[in-house]
Amino acid sequence: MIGFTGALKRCVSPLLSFVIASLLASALQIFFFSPISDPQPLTLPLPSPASSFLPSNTDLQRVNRVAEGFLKNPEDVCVDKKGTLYTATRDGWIKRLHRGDGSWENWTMINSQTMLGITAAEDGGIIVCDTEEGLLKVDEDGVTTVLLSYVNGSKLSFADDVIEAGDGSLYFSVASTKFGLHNWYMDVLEAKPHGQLLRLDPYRNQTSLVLDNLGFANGVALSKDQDFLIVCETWKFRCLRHWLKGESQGKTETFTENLPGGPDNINLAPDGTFWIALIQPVREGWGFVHTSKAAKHLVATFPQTINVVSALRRKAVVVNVGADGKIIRKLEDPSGKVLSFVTTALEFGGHLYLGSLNSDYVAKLPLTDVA
Ligand SMILES: [Ca+2]
Ligand SMILES: [Ca+2]
Repeated sequence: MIGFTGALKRCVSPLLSFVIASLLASALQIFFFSPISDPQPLTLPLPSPASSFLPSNTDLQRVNRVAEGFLKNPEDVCVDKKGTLYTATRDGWIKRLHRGDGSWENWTMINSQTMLGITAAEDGGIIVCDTEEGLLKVDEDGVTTVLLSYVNGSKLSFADDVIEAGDGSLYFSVASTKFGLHNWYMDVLEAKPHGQLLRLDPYRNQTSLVLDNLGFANGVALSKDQDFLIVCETWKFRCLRHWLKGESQGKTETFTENLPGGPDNINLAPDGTFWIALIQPVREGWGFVHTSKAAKHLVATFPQTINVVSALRRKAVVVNVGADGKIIRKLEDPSGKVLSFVTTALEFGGHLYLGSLNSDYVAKLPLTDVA
Protein backbone atom coordinates (compact mmCIF):
# COMPACT_ATOMS: atom_id res chain seq x y z
CA MET A 1 0.00 0.00 0.00
CA ILE A 2 2.79 2.38 1.02
CA GLY A 3 4.58 1.37 -2.14
CA PHE A 4 1.51 2.22 -4.23
CA THR A 5 1.02 5.62 -2.49
CA GLY A 6 4.66 6.39 -2.98
CA ALA A 7 4.45 5.48 -6.65
CA LEU A 8 1.32 7.61 -7.00
CA LYS A 9 3.03 10.55 -5.30
CA ARG A 10 6.06 10.15 -7.53
CA CYS A 11 3.75 10.17 -10.54
CA VAL A 12 1.39 12.94 -9.40
CA SER A 13 4.01 15.46 -8.40
CA PRO A 14 5.68 15.59 -11.84
CA LEU A 15 2.20 15.79 -13.38
CA LEU A 16 1.19 18.58 -10.99
CA SER A 17 4.46 20.38 -11.61
CA PHE A 18 3.86 20.06 -15.33
CA VAL A 19 0.33 21.44 -15.05
CA ILE A 20 1.49 24.34 -12.85
CA ALA A 21 4.43 25.06 -15.17
CA SER A 22 2.11 24.99 -18.18
CA LEU A 23 -0.37 27.35 -16.55
CA LEU A 24 2.44 29.67 -15.52
CA ALA A 25 3.91 29.61 -19.02
CA SER A 26 0.50 30.38 -20.54
CA ALA A 27 -0.08 33.21 -18.07
CA LEU A 28 3.38 34.63 -18.82
CA GLN A 29 2.82 34.29 -22.53
CA ILE A 30 -0.53 36.02 -22.27
CA PHE A 31 0.93 38.76 -20.08
CA PHE A 32 4.00 39.43 -22.21
CA PHE A 33 2.74 38.68 -25.68
CA SER A 34 -0.80 40.00 -25.62
CA PRO A 35 -0.96 42.64 -28.36
CA ILE A 36 -3.49 44.71 -26.42
CA SER A 37 -2.81 46.93 -23.43
CA ASP A 38 -5.09 47.78 -20.53
CA PRO A 39 -8.27 46.62 -22.32
CA GLN A 40 -11.49 48.31 -21.32
CA PRO A 41 -14.85 46.62 -20.79
CA LEU A 42 -17.10 46.85 -23.82
CA THR A 43 -20.56 48.30 -23.36
CA LEU A 44 -22.70 45.73 -25.13
CA PRO A 45 -26.05 46.58 -26.72
CA LEU A 46 -28.88 46.15 -24.25
CA PRO A 47 -30.71 42.79 -24.32
CA SER A 48 -33.75 44.60 -25.67
CA PRO A 49 -32.18 46.89 -28.26
CA ALA A 50 -34.07 49.69 -29.95
CA SER A 51 -34.82 47.34 -32.83
CA SER A 52 -36.45 44.62 -30.73
CA PHE A 53 -39.90 45.76 -31.79
CA LEU A 54 -38.93 44.60 -35.25
CA PRO A 55 -39.59 40.89 -35.52
CA SER A 56 -36.81 38.44 -36.22
CA ASN A 57 -36.92 37.24 -39.84
CA THR A 58 -35.06 35.28 -42.49
CA ASP A 59 -35.33 37.88 -45.28
CA LEU A 60 -31.61 37.72 -46.07
CA GLN A 61 -31.88 34.00 -46.79
CA ARG A 62 -33.89 34.89 -49.91
CA VAL A 63 -31.15 36.71 -51.77
CA ASN A 64 -29.92 35.91 -55.27
CA ARG A 65 -26.21 35.31 -55.63
CA VAL A 66 -24.71 37.57 -58.29
CA ALA A 67 -21.45 36.54 -59.98
CA GLU A 68 -20.89 33.66 -57.54
CA GLY A 69 -17.28 32.49 -57.51
CA PHE A 70 -16.15 35.69 -59.25
CA LEU A 71 -16.11 38.25 -56.43
CA LYS A 72 -13.76 37.44 -53.56
CA ASN A 73 -14.91 39.02 -50.28
CA PRO A 74 -16.57 42.16 -51.69
CA GLU A 75 -16.42 44.40 -48.59
CA ASP A 76 -18.19 47.40 -50.13
CA VAL A 77 -20.16 48.28 -53.26
CA CYS A 78 -20.99 51.62 -54.85
CA VAL A 79 -22.89 52.82 -57.89
CA ASP A 80 -22.00 55.69 -60.22
CA LYS A 81 -24.28 58.17 -62.00
CA LYS A 82 -24.59 55.89 -65.02
CA GLY A 83 -25.82 53.03 -62.85
CA THR A 84 -22.64 50.96 -63.03
CA LEU A 85 -22.05 49.00 -59.82
CA TYR A 86 -18.49 48.63 -58.50
CA THR A 87 -16.84 46.46 -55.87
CA ALA A 88 -13.24 45.99 -54.67
CA THR A 89 -12.32 42.35 -54.19
CA ARG A 90 -9.77 40.76 -51.88
CA ASP A 91 -7.72 39.46 -54.82
CA GLY A 92 -6.91 43.02 -55.87
CA TRP A 93 -9.47 43.80 -58.54
CA ILE A 94 -12.01 46.53 -58.98
CA LYS A 95 -14.84 44.73 -60.73
CA ARG A 96 -17.96 46.30 -62.15
CA LEU A 97 -21.43 45.29 -63.27
CA HIS A 98 -22.76 46.74 -66.50
CA ARG A 99 -26.42 47.49 -66.21
CA GLY A 100 -27.28 46.94 -69.84
CA ASP A 101 -26.30 43.31 -70.33
CA GLY A 102 -25.78 42.41 -66.66
CA SER A 103 -22.19 41.35 -67.29
CA TRP A 104 -19.34 41.68 -64.78
CA GLU A 105 -16.02 43.06 -65.89
CA ASN A 106 -12.56 42.71 -64.35
CA TRP A 107 -12.17 46.45 -64.67
CA THR A 108 -8.81 47.32 -63.16
CA MET A 109 -6.18 45.46 -61.15
CA ILE A 110 -4.98 47.38 -58.09
CA ASN A 111 -2.78 44.53 -56.85
CA SER A 112 -3.76 45.04 -53.22
CA GLN A 113 -5.32 42.70 -50.69
CA THR A 114 -6.28 45.52 -48.36
CA MET A 115 -9.04 47.51 -50.05
CA LEU A 116 -12.12 48.42 -48.00
CA GLY A 117 -14.69 51.21 -48.53
CA ILE A 118 -15.30 52.69 -51.98
CA THR A 119 -17.41 55.52 -53.34
CA ALA A 120 -18.27 56.87 -56.78
CA ALA A 121 -16.45 60.10 -57.67
CA GLU A 122 -18.35 63.11 -58.98
CA ASP A 123 -16.11 63.45 -62.06
CA GLY A 124 -16.29 59.73 -62.91
CA GLY A 125 -14.40 56.73 -61.60
CA ILE A 126 -14.25 55.77 -57.94
CA ILE A 127 -12.32 56.51 -54.75
CA VAL A 128 -10.96 53.56 -52.78
CA CYS A 129 -9.76 53.17 -49.18
CA ASP A 130 -6.70 50.97 -49.04
CA THR A 131 -5.64 50.20 -45.48
CA GLU A 132 -1.95 50.12 -46.52
CA GLU A 133 -1.72 52.66 -49.35
CA GLY A 134 -4.23 55.31 -48.22
CA LEU A 135 -6.82 56.95 -50.48
CA LEU A 136 -6.73 55.94 -54.14
CA LYS A 137 -8.52 57.42 -57.13
CA VAL A 138 -9.38 55.20 -60.07
CA ASP A 139 -10.39 57.43 -62.98
CA GLU A 140 -12.91 56.66 -65.70
CA ASP A 141 -10.22 54.94 -67.77
CA GLY A 142 -9.28 52.69 -64.86
CA VAL A 143 -5.99 54.50 -64.17
CA THR A 144 -5.11 54.51 -60.45
CA THR A 145 -3.38 57.33 -58.60
CA VAL A 146 -2.67 57.77 -54.88
CA LEU A 147 -4.66 60.75 -53.56
CA LEU A 148 -3.37 60.67 -50.00
CA SER A 149 -0.84 58.47 -48.24
CA TYR A 150 0.44 60.74 -45.45
CA VAL A 151 -1.44 62.87 -42.94
CA ASN A 152 0.67 65.55 -41.21
CA GLY A 153 3.83 63.56 -41.80
CA SER A 154 2.42 60.21 -40.58
CA LYS A 155 1.61 57.33 -42.87
CA LEU A 156 -2.11 57.06 -43.44
CA SER A 157 -3.10 53.56 -42.45
CA PHE A 158 -6.40 51.75 -42.02
CA ALA A 159 -8.50 54.18 -44.04
CA ASP A 160 -11.86 52.40 -43.91
CA ASP A 161 -14.52 54.29 -45.85
CA VAL A 162 -14.84 57.53 -47.83
CA ILE A 163 -17.52 59.81 -49.25
CA GLU A 164 -17.23 62.81 -51.56
CA ALA A 165 -19.19 65.97 -50.78
CA GLY A 166 -20.54 68.40 -53.39
CA ASP A 167 -17.71 70.87 -52.66
CA GLY A 168 -15.13 68.21 -53.57
CA SER A 169 -14.16 67.45 -49.95
CA LEU A 170 -13.43 63.82 -49.18
CA TYR A 171 -14.56 62.72 -45.73
CA PHE A 172 -12.95 59.46 -44.69
CA SER A 173 -12.62 57.30 -41.62
CA VAL A 174 -9.51 55.76 -40.08
CA ALA A 175 -10.75 52.69 -38.22
CA SER A 176 -7.82 52.51 -35.83
CA THR A 177 -4.58 54.45 -35.47
CA LYS A 178 -3.15 51.57 -33.40
CA PHE A 179 -4.15 48.32 -35.11
CA GLY A 180 -4.29 47.25 -38.77
CA LEU A 181 -6.64 45.31 -41.01
CA HIS A 182 -4.97 41.96 -40.22
CA ASN A 183 -5.54 42.38 -36.46
CA TRP A 184 -8.58 44.67 -36.44
CA TYR A 185 -10.34 42.54 -33.84
CA MET A 186 -7.63 43.60 -31.33
CA ASP A 187 -9.15 47.07 -31.50
CA VAL A 188 -12.50 45.55 -30.48
CA LEU A 189 -10.84 43.65 -27.62
CA GLU A 190 -8.83 46.61 -26.36
CA ALA A 191 -11.98 48.76 -26.68
CA LYS A 192 -10.13 52.07 -26.53
CA PRO A 193 -11.13 54.68 -29.10
CA HIS A 194 -8.37 54.83 -31.71
CA GLY A 195 -10.64 55.83 -34.62
CA GLN A 196 -10.83 59.14 -36.53
CA LEU A 197 -12.86 60.99 -39.12
CA LEU A 198 -10.84 63.24 -41.45
CA ARG A 199 -11.45 65.63 -44.31
CA LEU A 200 -9.26 66.02 -47.36
CA ASP A 201 -9.56 69.29 -49.24
CA PRO A 202 -8.27 68.17 -52.63
CA TYR A 203 -7.85 71.70 -53.99
CA ARG A 204 -5.56 72.86 -51.20
CA ASN A 205 -4.28 69.34 -50.61
CA GLN A 206 -4.93 69.81 -46.89
CA THR A 207 -6.15 67.17 -44.49
CA SER A 208 -7.88 68.07 -41.25
CA LEU A 209 -9.16 66.06 -38.32
CA VAL A 210 -12.94 66.28 -37.99
CA LEU A 211 -13.54 63.81 -35.13
CA ASP A 212 -11.11 61.94 -32.88
CA ASN A 213 -11.45 59.15 -30.29
CA LEU A 214 -13.96 57.06 -32.23
CA GLY A 215 -14.66 53.42 -31.40
CA PHE A 216 -13.48 51.83 -34.68
CA ALA A 217 -14.55 54.47 -37.23
CA ASN A 218 -16.10 52.63 -40.13
CA GLY A 219 -18.75 53.58 -42.74
CA VAL A 220 -19.33 57.22 -43.71
CA ALA A 221 -22.31 58.68 -45.55
CA LEU A 222 -23.76 62.08 -46.38
CA SER A 223 -27.41 62.98 -45.97
CA LYS A 224 -29.51 63.62 -49.05
CA ASP A 225 -29.12 67.41 -48.72
CA GLN A 226 -25.52 67.05 -47.55
CA ASP A 227 -26.38 68.99 -44.41
CA PHE A 228 -24.95 66.27 -42.19
CA LEU A 229 -22.50 63.41 -42.25
CA ILE A 230 -22.82 60.04 -40.52
CA VAL A 231 -19.87 58.03 -39.23
CA CYS A 232 -20.27 54.52 -37.82
CA GLU A 233 -18.48 53.42 -34.63
CA THR A 234 -18.40 49.65 -34.89
CA TRP A 235 -17.71 48.48 -31.34
CA LYS A 236 -19.80 51.24 -29.83
CA PHE A 237 -22.81 49.82 -31.71
CA ARG A 238 -23.75 53.35 -32.74
CA CYS A 239 -23.41 56.03 -35.43
CA LEU A 240 -22.66 59.72 -34.95
CA ARG A 241 -24.13 62.63 -36.87
CA HIS A 242 -21.83 65.56 -37.65
CA TRP A 243 -23.55 68.69 -38.93
CA LEU A 244 -22.00 70.38 -41.96
CA LYS A 245 -24.62 73.10 -42.50
CA GLY A 246 -27.35 74.96 -40.63
CA GLU A 247 -27.49 76.25 -37.07
CA SER A 248 -25.85 73.10 -35.66
CA GLN A 249 -22.92 73.30 -38.10
CA GLY A 250 -19.79 71.82 -36.55
CA LYS A 251 -21.72 69.99 -33.83
CA THR A 252 -21.70 66.24 -33.34
CA GLU A 253 -24.41 64.12 -31.73
CA THR A 254 -25.49 60.49 -31.50
CA PHE A 255 -27.48 59.58 -34.61
CA THR A 256 -28.52 56.04 -33.68
CA GLU A 257 -27.31 53.80 -30.86
CA ASN A 258 -27.75 50.43 -29.22
CA LEU A 259 -27.83 48.81 -32.65
CA PRO A 260 -28.25 45.02 -32.90
CA GLY A 261 -24.66 44.65 -34.16
CA GLY A 262 -21.61 46.78 -34.93
CA PRO A 263 -22.24 49.19 -37.82
CA ASP A 264 -19.88 48.65 -40.76
CA ASN A 265 -20.62 50.42 -44.06
CA ILE A 266 -23.54 52.84 -44.40
CA ASN A 267 -25.19 53.95 -47.65
CA LEU A 268 -27.72 56.66 -48.40
CA ALA A 269 -30.92 55.25 -49.94
CA PRO A 270 -32.80 57.08 -52.74
CA ASP A 271 -35.54 58.14 -50.27
CA GLY A 272 -33.08 59.82 -47.87
CA THR A 273 -32.94 56.95 -45.36
CA PHE A 274 -29.80 54.89 -44.76
CA TRP A 275 -28.89 51.22 -45.04
CA ILE A 276 -26.40 50.06 -42.43
CA ALA A 277 -24.74 46.64 -42.39
CA LEU A 278 -24.23 45.35 -38.85
CA ILE A 279 -21.43 42.89 -38.10
CA GLN A 280 -21.54 40.65 -35.03
CA PRO A 281 -18.35 41.07 -33.00
CA VAL A 282 -19.88 39.45 -29.90
CA ARG A 283 -21.42 35.99 -29.90
CA GLU A 284 -24.59 35.53 -27.88
CA GLY A 285 -23.71 34.05 -24.48
CA TRP A 286 -20.04 35.09 -24.83
CA GLY A 287 -20.41 38.69 -23.67
CA PHE A 288 -18.24 37.91 -20.61
CA VAL A 289 -15.20 37.78 -22.90
CA HIS A 290 -15.72 41.48 -23.56
CA THR A 291 -16.02 42.44 -19.91
CA SER A 292 -13.05 40.47 -18.52
CA LYS A 293 -9.51 41.79 -18.96
CA ALA A 294 -8.04 38.28 -18.56
CA ALA A 295 -10.37 36.82 -21.21
CA LYS A 296 -9.57 39.69 -23.58
CA HIS A 297 -5.83 39.05 -23.19
CA LEU A 298 -6.39 35.34 -23.71
CA VAL A 299 -8.30 35.85 -26.99
CA ALA A 300 -5.82 38.50 -28.13
CA THR A 301 -2.91 36.11 -27.55
CA PHE A 302 -4.62 33.24 -29.35
CA PRO A 303 -6.48 34.97 -32.21
CA GLN A 304 -7.64 31.63 -33.62
CA THR A 305 -10.28 31.80 -30.85
CA ILE A 306 -11.92 34.90 -32.42
CA ASN A 307 -14.23 32.76 -34.51
CA VAL A 308 -15.39 31.04 -31.32
CA VAL A 309 -16.18 34.17 -29.32
CA SER A 310 -17.58 36.29 -32.18
CA ALA A 311 -20.63 35.67 -34.37
CA LEU A 312 -19.05 37.30 -37.45
CA ARG A 313 -19.55 34.18 -39.58
CA ARG A 314 -22.76 33.01 -37.92
CA LYS A 315 -25.25 35.76 -38.72
CA ALA A 316 -26.12 38.64 -41.06
CA VAL A 317 -28.10 41.76 -40.10
CA VAL A 318 -28.81 44.97 -41.99
CA VAL A 319 -31.02 47.85 -40.88
CA ASN A 320 -32.77 50.66 -42.70
CA VAL A 321 -32.57 53.81 -40.57
CA GLY A 322 -34.52 57.03 -41.13
CA ALA A 323 -32.92 60.47 -41.37
CA ASP A 324 -34.09 60.86 -37.74
CA GLY A 325 -31.95 57.88 -36.66
CA LYS A 326 -34.89 55.55 -35.98
CA ILE A 327 -34.76 51.99 -37.26
CA ILE A 328 -37.44 51.38 -39.89
CA ARG A 329 -36.61 47.86 -41.06
CA LYS A 330 -34.31 45.03 -40.02
CA LEU A 331 -33.40 42.21 -42.41
CA GLU A 332 -31.60 39.12 -41.14
CA ASP A 333 -30.11 35.76 -41.77
CA PRO A 334 -30.25 34.73 -38.10
CA SER A 335 -28.29 31.50 -38.53
CA GLY A 336 -25.88 32.55 -41.27
CA LYS A 337 -27.33 29.83 -43.47
CA VAL A 338 -27.02 31.87 -46.67
CA LEU A 339 -25.25 35.06 -45.64
CA SER A 340 -22.93 36.13 -42.84
CA PHE A 341 -20.38 38.88 -42.16
CA VAL A 342 -22.37 41.29 -44.35
CA THR A 343 -20.40 44.54 -44.41
CA THR A 344 -22.39 46.68 -46.83
CA ALA A 345 -25.96 47.18 -48.10
CA LEU A 346 -26.68 49.48 -51.04
CA GLU A 347 -30.15 50.21 -52.40
CA PHE A 348 -30.32 50.76 -56.15
CA GLY A 349 -33.07 50.23 -58.72
CA GLY A 350 -35.46 48.65 -56.20
CA HIS A 351 -32.88 46.09 -55.06
CA LEU A 352 -30.55 45.79 -52.12
CA TYR A 353 -26.98 44.80 -53.02
CA LEU A 354 -25.05 43.19 -50.17
CA GLY A 355 -21.31 42.68 -49.85
CA SER A 356 -19.66 40.38 -47.33
CA LEU A 357 -16.24 39.35 -46.07
CA ASN A 358 -17.47 35.77 -46.05
CA SER A 359 -18.74 35.35 -49.61
CA ASP A 360 -17.53 35.12 -53.19
CA TYR A 361 -20.52 36.96 -54.63
CA VAL A 362 -22.67 40.04 -54.18
CA ALA A 363 -26.11 39.20 -52.85
CA LYS A 364 -29.12 40.87 -54.46
CA LEU A 365 -32.54 41.17 -52.85
CA PRO A 366 -35.64 42.68 -54.50
CA LEU A 367 -37.00 45.12 -51.92
CA THR A 368 -40.53 44.35 -53.03
CA ASP A 369 -39.99 40.91 -51.46
CA VAL A 370 -39.47 42.23 -47.93
CA ALA A 371 -41.88 44.00 -45.63
CA1 LIG B 1 -18.73 53.22 -49.20
CA1 LIG C 1 -15.81 48.89 -43.45
